[in-house]
Amino acid sequence: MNRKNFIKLGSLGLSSLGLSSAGMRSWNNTIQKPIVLSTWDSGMAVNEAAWKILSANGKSIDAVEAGAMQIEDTINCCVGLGGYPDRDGIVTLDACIMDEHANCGAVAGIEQIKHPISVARKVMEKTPHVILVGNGAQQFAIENGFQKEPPVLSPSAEAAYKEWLIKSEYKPVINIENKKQGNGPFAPAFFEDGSPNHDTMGLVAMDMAGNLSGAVTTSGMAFKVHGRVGDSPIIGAGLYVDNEVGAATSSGVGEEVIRICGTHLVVEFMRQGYSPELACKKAVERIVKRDPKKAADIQVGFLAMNKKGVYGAYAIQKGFVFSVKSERENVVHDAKFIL
Ligand code: SD4
Repeated sequence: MNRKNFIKLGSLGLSSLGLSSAGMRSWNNTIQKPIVLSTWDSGMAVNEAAWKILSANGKSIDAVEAGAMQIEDTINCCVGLGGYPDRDGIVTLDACIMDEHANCGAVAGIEQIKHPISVARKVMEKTPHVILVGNGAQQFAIENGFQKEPPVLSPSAEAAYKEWLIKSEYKPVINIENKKQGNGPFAPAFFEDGSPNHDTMGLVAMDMAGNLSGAVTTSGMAFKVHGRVGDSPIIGAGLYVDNEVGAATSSGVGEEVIRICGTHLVVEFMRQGYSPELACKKAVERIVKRDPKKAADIQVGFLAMNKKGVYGAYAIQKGFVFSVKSERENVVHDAKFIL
């Protein structure tokens, strides 16, 4: 770090470096590992699935895949085939995965496949490519032993779609959690059985060997234009892992995350010496600065961890929460927010 940057960081104070935030307890020269972070409170169950692998000295890449599969299996969840459809009533799924060697794979707009995260992993391991889309992704999945599921909407998704059709308005609303309100791609905040509506699961993990991996899986923004791809399957937007520095994932309006290469930006800020929380904050600020008026109406949240297992998050609006599991913690934290 050069002197100018050192002074810049010094003037931010300890709290801005993350020492007074959620990840503080791990900042005492011991590396907190293994550890897994997931977006939203539904991340608690996701972390549990990942933890089974991490605590048995498994690899972080296996842990993040297992975590993503857990939520893809969950009925009445906006992730996976139970998720909300696009405006034509079709569920299209996006997913990506990345390991400590910057190996990565993704699928976008895949239909009728239960575990897009595992297809993404196959893309990573079995092809020289990074992203497969639509029919090609589905064909690749079937060739690799994945089953084609029937094209039916879950009861919750069908009800929400019918309600949406009445107005057919494509207008993202802030995904303020814990409020039973809203009428847009992120609404309703809850299903009728009380389970939360989080349509994207992003997770990052560090294993006992200190290696980082990440995964994201989503049905994308509800009632989107058919063919729309969000940030979630885009490496550097919805997920980025650099094993020398850290890893980050995002949730919220994907278009705004893509525009700033969001998670890559977060990791680069961490490389410059910023704490995970401050790195996330700086990325959020960039979105807000570009178009403050627009930012006031949308939500984007970033979640990141560095190589010490220090973690942090930041969002545009109140309401972004994330789940953490390590030997010391099994908790949901509220992310800080700008507006
Ligand atoms: C997308 N980023 O498709 C996703 C949506 C999301 O919580 O994160 N929702 O743009």
